[in-house]
Amino acid sequence: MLQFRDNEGAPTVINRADYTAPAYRIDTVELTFDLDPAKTRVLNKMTLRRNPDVPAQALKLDGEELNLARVLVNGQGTSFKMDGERLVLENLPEGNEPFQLEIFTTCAPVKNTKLSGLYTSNDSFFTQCEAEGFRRITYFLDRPDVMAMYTVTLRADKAKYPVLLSNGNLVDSGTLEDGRHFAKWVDPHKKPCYLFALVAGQLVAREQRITSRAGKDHLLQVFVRPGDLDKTEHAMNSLMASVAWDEARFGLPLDLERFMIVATADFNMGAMENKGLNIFNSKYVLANQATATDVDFANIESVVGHEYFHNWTGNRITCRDWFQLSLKEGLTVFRDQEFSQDMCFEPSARAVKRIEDVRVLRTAQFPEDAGPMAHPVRPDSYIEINNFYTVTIYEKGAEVVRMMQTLVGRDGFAKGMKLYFERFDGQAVTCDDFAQSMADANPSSSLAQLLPQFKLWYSQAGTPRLSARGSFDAAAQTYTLQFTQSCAATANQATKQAFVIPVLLGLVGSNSGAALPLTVQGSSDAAADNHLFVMTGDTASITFTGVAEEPVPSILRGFSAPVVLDFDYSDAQLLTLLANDPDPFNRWEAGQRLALRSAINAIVDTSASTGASVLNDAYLSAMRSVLRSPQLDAAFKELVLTLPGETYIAEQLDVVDPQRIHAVREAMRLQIATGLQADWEWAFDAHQDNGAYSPDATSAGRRALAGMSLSYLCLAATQSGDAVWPGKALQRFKDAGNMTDQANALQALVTSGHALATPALARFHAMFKHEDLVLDKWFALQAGAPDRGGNVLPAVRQLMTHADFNIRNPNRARSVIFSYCNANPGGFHRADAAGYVYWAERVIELDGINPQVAARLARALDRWKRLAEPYRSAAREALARVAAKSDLSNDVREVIDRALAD
Ligand code: B3K
Ligand code: ZN
Repeated sequence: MLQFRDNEGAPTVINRADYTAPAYRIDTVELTFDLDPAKTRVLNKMTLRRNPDVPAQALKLDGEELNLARVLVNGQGTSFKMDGERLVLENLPEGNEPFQLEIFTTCAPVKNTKLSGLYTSNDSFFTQCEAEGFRRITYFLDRPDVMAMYTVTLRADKAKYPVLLSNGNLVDSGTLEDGRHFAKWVDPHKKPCYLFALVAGQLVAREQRITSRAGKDHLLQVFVRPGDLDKTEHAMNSLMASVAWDEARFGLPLDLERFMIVATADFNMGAMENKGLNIFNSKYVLANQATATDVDFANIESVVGHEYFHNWTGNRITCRDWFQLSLKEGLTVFRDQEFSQDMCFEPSARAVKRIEDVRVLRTAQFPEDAGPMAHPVRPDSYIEINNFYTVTIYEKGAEVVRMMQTLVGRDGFAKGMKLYFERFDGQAVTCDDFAQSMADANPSSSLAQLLPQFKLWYSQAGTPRLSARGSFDAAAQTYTLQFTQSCAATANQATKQAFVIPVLLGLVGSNSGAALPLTVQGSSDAAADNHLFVMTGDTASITFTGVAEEPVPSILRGFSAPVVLDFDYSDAQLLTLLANDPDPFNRWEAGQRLALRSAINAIVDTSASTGASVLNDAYLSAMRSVLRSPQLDAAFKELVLTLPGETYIAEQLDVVDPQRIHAVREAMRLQIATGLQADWEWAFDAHQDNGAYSPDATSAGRRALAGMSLSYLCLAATQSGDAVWPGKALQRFKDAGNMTDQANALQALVTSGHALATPALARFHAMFKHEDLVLDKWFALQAGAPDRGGNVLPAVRQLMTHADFNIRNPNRARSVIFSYCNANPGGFHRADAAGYVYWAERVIELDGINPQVAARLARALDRWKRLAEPYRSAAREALARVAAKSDLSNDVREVIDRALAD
C-alpha cells in the first residue's frame, strides 16, 4: 500500500470506481479578463442548472491560488464557505431552473512558475488548463464532463499586448481608456474548461486561407514572436496537410472559421489542443534549415498533426473523466502516427516510421509497465492526474487502437470512427464507448466476437510475454508454431487473464531465403504471404501445410501487438531474417536481436573484460551487407546499424550494472567503427546531398546515415590517433548548409571525445547565442555526452552556472538536467552516488518552481530496484532524501512514494 502524509493538504487518492455525474451543469460562461501580470482580474458569469439525475446538494467549485473578491447569485450577494480551496455554495435557488452565478477573483500570472493556469512568458500571457489548470483562473467545476458555451472578453494595455486571442471567433474589438483595448471572442462549440485558452502579447502571424473539400473557407494562423516568422513555414505546411488528411482519411473537416497556433518558449509539454487556439512549445513550431534538424521537422509535423486531430478526437468527443484519458490520447497518437506514415509516400519510409514508434514504446513504455508507475491504459486510481500523461496512456494506448484496426481492417476502422461520431459527437464519454462503436460497426469481426476479452488491454497493466516454439515435419511438409502467453504481476494485479493478441505471421525459407506461401491447416483460404493469427488462450498453436523447406518464422510482423516475443532463434535464423524477411520491421528486429544477444552475453560474462570483442564476424559482415545494399534505403540502414540503447539492454536484465552495460555498448560501438571503417568512409561519401535542403523522409535518411558514418569515423580516428576524420568533421561543422549536418558533425566530435569538440562547441554557442532552441541543443549535447572518467557531472554542474541557463524554462531545464539524469545512463549512474545526489537536489529545487516538471525528473530512478550494488543502495538513499522533504508537491510525492513502496 502507498503511504501518504496525514497532515494538511494530504493527498487524496481518486478512484475510477467513485465516478458520479456532476451535480450541476454549466450551460454558458462569460469571462472578462483585465490582464495585468501582477494582478489579473477575472469576472466569471455563468448560467448553471441542477442536474436532475443527481440528488440535490451544495455546489462545490474547484479553485487554486485564487483571491476571491465577490460572489453573486442572480445578481444578489450570497453566503458561501470554503472547503479547503473549494468554494461551497449551499443556498442556491431550489428547482431545476437555470440561475446566474457571478464570481470575481484575481490571480498573479507573473508569479505562476508552475505554468498551469494563466502565466506570463516573455512579457506575454498564456494559459494551460489541461488537466486541472482552469481552477487556477476562476472557480469552476473543473472536470471534463461539464461542457459549456464560452464568451470571452480580454482587456489589456494596447502597446504591451497588441494581440488578444481566445477560442472561437473574434466578434468585437476596440480601444478603451488609458491606452487599453479589448477583444471579444465567442466559441461556437461547447467545450470542457480544460480546452479554454487565452493569449495576449506582442505576436505576429503567418496566415493562410484554405478552402475545405466541402467548399468552406478557413483562416489558418501561426503566431510567433516578432523575428520568428521565418521559422513558421513548416508548421503552416504541416497544419494544412493535417486538415487535408483528416478530411481525406476519416471524413472529418475543420469545424471552425479560424484555427490558430501560438508558440511560447515556456511550456510544460509539447503542445495543447485548446479549441481553435492551440498553444505550442516553440520547439514544435519554429524551424528553418539553419536552426532545426530533420528530427525537429518531423516532430513538428507530428505534433501539429496530433493537436489538430484532437479537434475531433478529444474536443468534439471528450473524456467523461480523466481515467479515460487514453480515449483521446491513445486514439490521437494512433492518428498522428498514421498521418506521419501517410506523409511518407514511400513504403520503406512508412516502415521506418513504424520502427521508430516501436522503439519509443519498447524503450520507454515497457520499462514503465514493469516499474513502480505501472498502470493500465485506463487507470483505476491516481493522486495527481498530471503524472498520468504517460507513455502507457499515449503510446500503449495507440497500440491498443492499432490492434483494433488490425482486427477490423482499415475500412472497418473508418466505419467504427464514423459510428463513434454519430453516437457521441458533443459528449464526454469512455474508452468502452469507443471500443463498442468499433465492434458494433464491424459485427462479424473478431473484435466484435472477442470484445470483453479484448478490453483487458484497457484494464490490465504490464507487458504480456508471448513465447513461441516451432517444429518442422519435413516428411509431412508441415510447420507448427506453439504459443504461450503470460504477464507478470503489477501493483494491485497479481494475476492476469489472457489477452487477445493479434500475431501477424510469415515464413521465410531457411535455405532459399524465399517468402514461403502460407496455407493454414484446416482452413480453405488461399495461400497468402502473411497470416493474422489471433491468440486468445494461455496457449495456442497453428500449423501450416505444404511447407517445402525448413522455415524461419517471422512472428509479430509490423509489431502487431505490444508484447515481448520470446523465440529461441539461432544466430543463423536471425541472419536469414535480417537478409531476407519481406517484413521490414522483423528484418530490423533480427539485427537488434543479434546485437542484443552479444551485448547480454558480454555483460553477464563477468570473467571477460568489457574491452574484448563483443560482436562476432558474422554480425559485422551482415551489417556491412546492409550498409552497402543497393536495395535498402538510407533511413532503414541507419536504424539497422543503430545498436539497442543502454536502457533497452538494461530492461532485458534482472540485475543492472549500468557501468558495465555502458562499457560493453561502447566496446560494440568501437568494434562497428573500426570493423567497418572502409564501409563508413564509402557511406559518408555516397550520402552527400548538395541540392536544396528538404526535410522529406528520404533526404533526411541520407543525412542520418552520413551523420552516423561521420560519428563512427571520428570514433575510430580518435582511438587510433588519426586526425583526418575529426578534421573533416570540423570542416563539415563549419561548412554545413543545414542544422542537421552541422549538429551531426558537432555530435561526432563530442561523442568521440576528440579535442576539436571544444572549439567547435564554443563556435556553435557564439553562432546561435540568440536562438533559444539551438542553445538547448548545445546544452543537451554536453549533458548527454559519453562519460569519460566521470567528467560529465562536473560539466553539468558547470553548465548550470552558465549565463544562458535558466531552470525556470522547462526546455532549458530538460536540456541540461534531463539530458543528464534520464538520457545519459553511463554518466548518471556513478559508483560514488554523485549523480543521484545531483538528481535529488534538482528534484527538490524544481519542485519548488514547477511540480509537473519535477515529477517527470523524479521518474529517472523508477527502476532503481533492479540496480546492482552499490547503485541500488545509493539510489534508495537519494529517493529517501527527497521523500524526507515535508513540503513536496503531490506530483513528486506520488512518484517517489510509489518508487519506494514494497
Ligand atoms: N493534451 C495535452 C497534454 C496536456 C498535459 C497536461 N499535463 C497535449 C496533447 O496530448 O496533445
Ligand atoms: Zn494529445
